[in-house]
Amino acid sequence: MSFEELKTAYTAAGQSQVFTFYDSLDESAQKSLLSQLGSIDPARVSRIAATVLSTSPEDSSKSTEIAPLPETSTASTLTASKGELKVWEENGMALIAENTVAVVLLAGGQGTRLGSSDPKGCFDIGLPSHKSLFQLQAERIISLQNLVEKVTGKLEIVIPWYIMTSGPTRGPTEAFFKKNDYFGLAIENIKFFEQGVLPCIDNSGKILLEQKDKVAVAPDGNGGIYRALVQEGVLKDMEERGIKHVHAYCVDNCLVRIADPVFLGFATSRDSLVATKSVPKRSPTESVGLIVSKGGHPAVIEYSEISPEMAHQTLDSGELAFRTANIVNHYYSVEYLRTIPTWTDNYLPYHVARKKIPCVDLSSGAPISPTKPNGIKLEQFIFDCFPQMELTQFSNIEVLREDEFSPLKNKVGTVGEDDADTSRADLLKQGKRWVEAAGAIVDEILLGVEVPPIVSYVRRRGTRVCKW
Ligand code: UD2
Repeated sequence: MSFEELKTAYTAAGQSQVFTFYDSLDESAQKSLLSQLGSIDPARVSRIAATVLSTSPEDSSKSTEIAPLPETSTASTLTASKGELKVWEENGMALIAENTVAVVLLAGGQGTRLGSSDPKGCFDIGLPSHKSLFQLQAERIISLQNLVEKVTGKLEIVIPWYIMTSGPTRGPTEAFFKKNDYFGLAIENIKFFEQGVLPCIDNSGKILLEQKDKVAVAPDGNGGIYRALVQEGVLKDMEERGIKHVHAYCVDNCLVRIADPVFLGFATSRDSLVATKSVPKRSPTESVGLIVSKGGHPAVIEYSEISPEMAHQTLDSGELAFRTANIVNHYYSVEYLRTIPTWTDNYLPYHVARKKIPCVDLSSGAPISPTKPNGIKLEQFIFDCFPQMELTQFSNIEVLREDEFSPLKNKVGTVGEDDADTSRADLLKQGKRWVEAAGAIVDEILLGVEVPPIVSYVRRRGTRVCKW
């Protein structure tokens, strides 16, 4: 688009401030700004801004139609019989053996709370092996492929790994994988793709300039996955490979069971279009979303948008009334993912993340490095597609926190939980439980044992999903 066309479009959308310094820029800076402006729809940004600025974040949790998920939509590995677990596990393995299962890693987040500029997956939580989160996850994929070959007798099992990055994480992530020779995985079965970005806005909805010739932008949230799966050709690649089942998970959970056969078997046993894993919420203020029924549909209320009343509501038993915690561990049928183009442009809501956003002072042109939140990043959330489901098309399975959830969110020495120390401790304690369950005697002075994923994918009591 020409300068005139862009100026007209941005002015009509109330965003003409982006041209404040245009005349003072040299030709190449002017071209760079116009090129970026041409990739943004100013009217869409103004519409989104008007919507998010007119509603209070807690509105979403004040609806009276919110209730815990009904029993019919949920199950638990803690109460399921060994027989049920075994059937789910065997059925899940069969799906993997037919090469119909893929994994999507959400790795576009910027990990600002961790205080590291590297992508979170590169992080070393201090294990004896000093393996990164990416390496642990890669080795679990290899281990599971080997295990399924061993258990089913099928050969050449491939679980393709699609890694969603964002502008800030793509380069360093791909470089890290290349430097580590893709951790032993075949490069043709790893596909990096990039989610979209959105302009940052100020508290009145005006697009912020990061520099005189550059609009401030940020990744569009992990809900950007849906548009990216289509636009980046991931869904097409999955279809070409005959993929029918997708496991999507959070990069920072060191205990994540990638393509967990039990989860796959459970979700498909109920013909779920979408399924999710949960753990019991640790405390009313834990930073996790709550999986609920809202207006008769599955939904997640994010921790940043839950009302204190709801967060602290308890039953007569003293338990939290809402305690089904989201852990960014989701199953999708490709049958459902095929519907993305019909809703991705106008269904998912945008959420407000108030952040410190470096920008340019429009009156003086001086750079501003804010010491407190001065603007808004607009994000979509991956779980906001859940309300599209009927409760019969959705299922949730509760899992044991000590075995499946230990997120890396905070810098050590700040909050005292969900940091590298707790991640390392939880993984080593799990290894100790495993080796003791296999008959080993571990000296009490040991804090734990690191069991390499290559040695065992998982140790489940009573079934044989491990090889020692
Ligand atoms: C997420 C969940 C929250 C709870 C918590 C538990 C969402 C929206 N919220 O909150 O309900 O389960 O985790 O740990 O899922 N990511 C991207 N692109 C983005 C933003 C994030 O790929 O633009 C990825 C990120 O790399 C990570 C995952 O999404 O793998 C979760 O992101 P986060 O750690 O920033 O989310 P958090 O902890 O606020």
